[in-house]
Amino acid sequence: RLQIEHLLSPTPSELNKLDPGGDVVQGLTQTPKTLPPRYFYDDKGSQLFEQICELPEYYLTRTETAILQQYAGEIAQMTGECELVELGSGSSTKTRILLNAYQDMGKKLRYVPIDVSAGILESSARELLVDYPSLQVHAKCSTYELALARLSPTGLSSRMICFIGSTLGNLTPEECDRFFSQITNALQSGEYLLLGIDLAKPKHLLDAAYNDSCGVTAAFNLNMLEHLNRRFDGNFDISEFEHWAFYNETQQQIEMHLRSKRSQTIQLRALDLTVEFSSGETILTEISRKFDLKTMQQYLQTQGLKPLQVWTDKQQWFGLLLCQM
Ligand code: AVJ
Repeated sequence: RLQIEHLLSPTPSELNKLDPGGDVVQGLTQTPKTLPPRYFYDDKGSQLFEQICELPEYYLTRTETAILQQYAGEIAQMTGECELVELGSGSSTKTRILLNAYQDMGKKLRYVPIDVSAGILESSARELLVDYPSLQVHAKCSTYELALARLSPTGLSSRMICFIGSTLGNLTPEECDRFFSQITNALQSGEYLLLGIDLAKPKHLLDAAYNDSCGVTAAFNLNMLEHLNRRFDGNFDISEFEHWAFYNETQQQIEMHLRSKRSQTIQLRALDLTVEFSSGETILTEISRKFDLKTMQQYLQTQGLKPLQVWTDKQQWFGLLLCQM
């Protein structure tokens, strides 16, 4: 019942095309410096993210969980039997709410979790198999792009791609357009997308959510450098960098950086890369955009996805949209 595909362990002939670390070289040689958020999620980073989800300041997970608990039955009613494909599945904790709803309706359960972190992907798949005796799991350790391009035919009556947790907020508007064209290429007409998005709200709430008092978000941010050290034989000293995150109200996005405490030179030997930092220079590691429900519905229409239903919480802090292609 369990199948795990490793699309990030390419054969030598695939290596060329994939260009591992090419995005790191590109990000660190441009001004201002950036790094792709997916490098947060090595096994340690995925654990730190799980801790973030429990923080009192980080309202996102709690709020989306409550919405799912309230409406999962309705979602399952609307889609009927379908294969669940999840982008960035992590611990699959929230997905269990959906699996329960489909199970309660007596529907066949098939789950395709996709995540770049092999550790959390495997351990959560194994736990799911124990708790859902009739569940089939076809896990893919992969980036979204690769996995979406390689989805095999479902065999079930329909398919729903789940992109919850507001990971969409990490994408720039240009990346969003490209992402949705990958989604609509992967879906057949009549199939579904379940999208979870964080909504715009007062700055003090957002600043607090990304600057928690326990320093877990800071550790999560800094861990990206340790991940790069291990993966690309680097020598970042994380005590020489600091976490810096704030809500940019004009852009409606959190901007999360790592700031160099002094001028320094680092190397990533596997990439043949030397990088100079001036004192105070930053690397943008993540944007986390905050959306407006109306605008998002209109945008999805332009991308070829029909919004069927929108759910939110009392405070309108988080939105869940079911769309159909
Ligand atoms: C997983 C992308 C939704 O943007 O809130 C949490 C990641 N970064 N704290 C977010 C994150 C800092 C998170 N997403």
